Amino acid sequence: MNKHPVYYFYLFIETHVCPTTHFKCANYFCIPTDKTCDFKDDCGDGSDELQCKHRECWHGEFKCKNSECIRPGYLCDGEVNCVDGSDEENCEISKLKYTN
Ligand SMILES: [Ca+2]
Ligand SMILES: [Ca+2]
Repeated sequence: MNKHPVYYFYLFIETHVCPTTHFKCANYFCIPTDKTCDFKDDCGDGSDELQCKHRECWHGEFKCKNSECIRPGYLCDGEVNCVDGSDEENCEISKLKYTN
């Protein structure tokens, strides 16, 4: 996945308007407003997750790469809890380190 998409200049030439119930992605797509800030890339370019004010994680919570907060017990439990899977990512690295 491209972490630094270069779609911003499209905003200035795009004239399409989304319904008021929808969010306009930077890549022209319209998605339901309730799909924004749910940690999932619904636009396809991640723009529905860019302008979000996510809460700070509580003490002890694990902060996923996408700013999602999960309970500490969910970290490295073998199941993906962060939508982006980051709660299990570093575990794989750790396991590899230990087995080598
Ligand atoms: Ca989303
Ligand atoms: Ca997990």
